[in-house]
Amino acid sequence: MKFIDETDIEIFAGDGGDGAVCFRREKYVPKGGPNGGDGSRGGSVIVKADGGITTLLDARYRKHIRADKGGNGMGKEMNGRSGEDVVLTLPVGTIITDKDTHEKLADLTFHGQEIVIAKGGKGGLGNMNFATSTNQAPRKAQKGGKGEQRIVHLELKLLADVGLVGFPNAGKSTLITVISNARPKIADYPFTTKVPYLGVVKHKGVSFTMADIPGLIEGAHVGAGLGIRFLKHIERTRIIVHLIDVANPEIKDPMKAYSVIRNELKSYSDHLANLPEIVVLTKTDIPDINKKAVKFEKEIKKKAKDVVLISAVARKGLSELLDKVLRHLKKATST
Ligand SMILES: Nc1nc2c(ncn2[C@@H]2O[C@H](COP(=O)(O)OP(=O)(O)O)[C@@H](O)[C@H]2O)c(=O)[nH]1
Ligand SMILES: [Mg+2]
Repeated sequence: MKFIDETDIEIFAGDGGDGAVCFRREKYVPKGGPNGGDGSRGGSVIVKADGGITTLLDARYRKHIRADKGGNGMGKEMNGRSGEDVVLTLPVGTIITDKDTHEKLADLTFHGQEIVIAKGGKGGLGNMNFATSTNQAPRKAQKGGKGEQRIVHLELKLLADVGLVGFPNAGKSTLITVISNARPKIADYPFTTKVPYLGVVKHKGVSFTMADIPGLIEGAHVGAGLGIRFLKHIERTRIIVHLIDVANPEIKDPMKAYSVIRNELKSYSDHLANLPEIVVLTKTDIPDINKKAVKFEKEIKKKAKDVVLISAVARKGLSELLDKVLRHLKKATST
């Protein structure tokens, strides 16, 4: 899957149709009254959120979007036909701003949400509207209004309740695969997951979303590895789940590993650093890691309130983890 999270599109709403100047023509009526119909509104450009898409890839291919012009009014009091709207379907989490004024036009936060981002022009009135007692044969009609046009900047910041962070190989993708419908690539080499994934988790009758972003490494905030450009996809989460692989022989000091990731979060934003965090020690099915895990658990509990040991492969500790997540989500909604 190709992952695109920013793009620009030029959008043109349709102009309104012009009002008509026409007069009744009947055989025995020498001077027919005005009967020019109204022009109709031009089509608008509308964005619509779809929870089924998680990338701006489709939008990337559309450089311009143009809605129809409204129809002109005609004689016999006939109004023009309205210009058709154009609907651009985008992932939930897309923020749309005017590229020139930086005005925020829309923030798509739920499936099915629709917002007009360029309004079609109004239809002009036909001369049938302008007859008065002193002017029975007005030659006046209105032009249709201009449709709005602008360049919009689309930026996707995934909207998830829970964000997974941790070093490459910590077991993030395996966890999200076991507990949600997301299917990121998994392998025992770093940066297998190159793009963020979003999954829906169902636990005890509650559904929430979880984002798996590519692993962070030391110095990510200055560009190491894949950098921190994906952190924006967990910026809007309500909880951070921080995975640490205690089984990994390369991680001699899990406390240091923990601090490195915390520093990366902090250098991205205080907001990220201040989100509630659940620390998860992974891969506890691997033999002989118990001593290391127990020692680390003791130490980390001095720093983090919530610590859970899991094995995604052996399906252990998952329910306990999800219970904790639900508790935090409840807290986050009630405040
Ligand atoms: N034994 C064991 N291996 C695991 C577990 N979770 C993940 N792994 C392995 O660890 C490696 C890295 O996992 P992955 O989910 O891709 O890590 P990510 O880079 O954090 O997404 C893969 O080879 C997984 O099969 C676990 O619970 N137990
Ligand atoms: Mg991964």
